[in-house]
Amino acid sequence: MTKNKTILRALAGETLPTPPIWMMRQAGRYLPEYKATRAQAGDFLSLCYNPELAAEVTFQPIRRFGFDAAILFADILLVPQALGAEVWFVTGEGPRLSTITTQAGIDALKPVEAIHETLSPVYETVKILSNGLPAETTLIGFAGAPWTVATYMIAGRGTPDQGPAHALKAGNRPVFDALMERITDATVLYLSEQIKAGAEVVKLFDSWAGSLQGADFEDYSLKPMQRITAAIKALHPGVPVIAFPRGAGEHYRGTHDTIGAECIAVDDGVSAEWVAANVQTNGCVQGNLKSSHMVTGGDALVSETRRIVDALSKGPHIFNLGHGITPDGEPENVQLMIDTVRGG
Ligand code: 1CP
Repeated sequence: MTKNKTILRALAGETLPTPPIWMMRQAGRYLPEYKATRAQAGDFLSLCYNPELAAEVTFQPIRRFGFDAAILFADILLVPQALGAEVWFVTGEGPRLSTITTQAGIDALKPVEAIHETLSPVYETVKILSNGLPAETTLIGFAGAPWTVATYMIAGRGTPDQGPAHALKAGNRPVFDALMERITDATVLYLSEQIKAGAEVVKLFDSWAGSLQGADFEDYSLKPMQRITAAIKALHPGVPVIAFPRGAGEHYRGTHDTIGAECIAVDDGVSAEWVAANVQTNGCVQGNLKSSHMVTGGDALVSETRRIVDALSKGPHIFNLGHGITPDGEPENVQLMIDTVRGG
């Protein structure tokens, strides 16, 4: 199996002549076919919980571009919902959740074993994908890392500086720790079910890791991801883990080992040359191209893509963006990126 799947080979530590490629948010609003299916589903959460349609939008970028990996279509905020938080999306604004800042709020959450009642449609989506993807395409499952999920559960929305979560961490550590623990345990169960349903790799998104300073970065980004990774590896030996402590800067150094992940995804705040010298030395790396190139395209896209491919050509590398493609990204520019990676 691994032999035909370039993503699994890179994750196993192989340096390939051409890096395999996929793209964060490859199923999304920059694609007209995604918008059509989303309209059919009604709203975003209905799409996430409709296995046929969620599988359909996962397949769309594979059909259009032939990416080497498909990522399950779902959202990191399904776990809070499965734990009993209210979650809804305001069009044009983003997610909203009921907030948790007290012990009573923790007590009102469901036990972690109950998450499957809500999340079982997601496992169905994974099964459809596992049966329907081309033989060479790797299926990636995912979840939010505990800190990032907690920032939404505490603030009730996305926040520029994660202020409410930092305030709870400083003001009521037992409640903050209890919430982190509940999310961590739920995430292990969730990812384990995704793997049982057919996910071949799992990725942890710590999108807001960059606002954790000093020891907090270790305690609340790295350690929870390490705990989840160790638990997944105990349950499912051989399933590779990709960790994305976004915004870690120079603290990306050493994260393969502290987390225990096969691959570290990097954002665009560090240079590919720095990543080669300081992160790729410990294992596979993924990411780095600025998402804005998917909007602007042209020579700059081509030269930056080549620069990243060259800089990371001496070790295991999966080509990707430094963060998700935005709704104003152009499919033509995605194709140009792929052609540049594959065609030199
Ligand atoms: O309107 C729409 O159609 C919704 C846009 C959208 C999409 C396409 C949201 C809402 N989520 C998703 C899918 C999604 N989210 C995937 C699917 C697979 C793929 O990559 O193709 C994944 C992996 C995520 C993960 C996710 N959701 C993260 C982590 C990655 C990141 O972007 O940093 C985060 C932070 C979320 C929360 C979320 N969900 C949606 C939005 C707009 C947001 C960000 C909210 C904010 O601004 O804070």
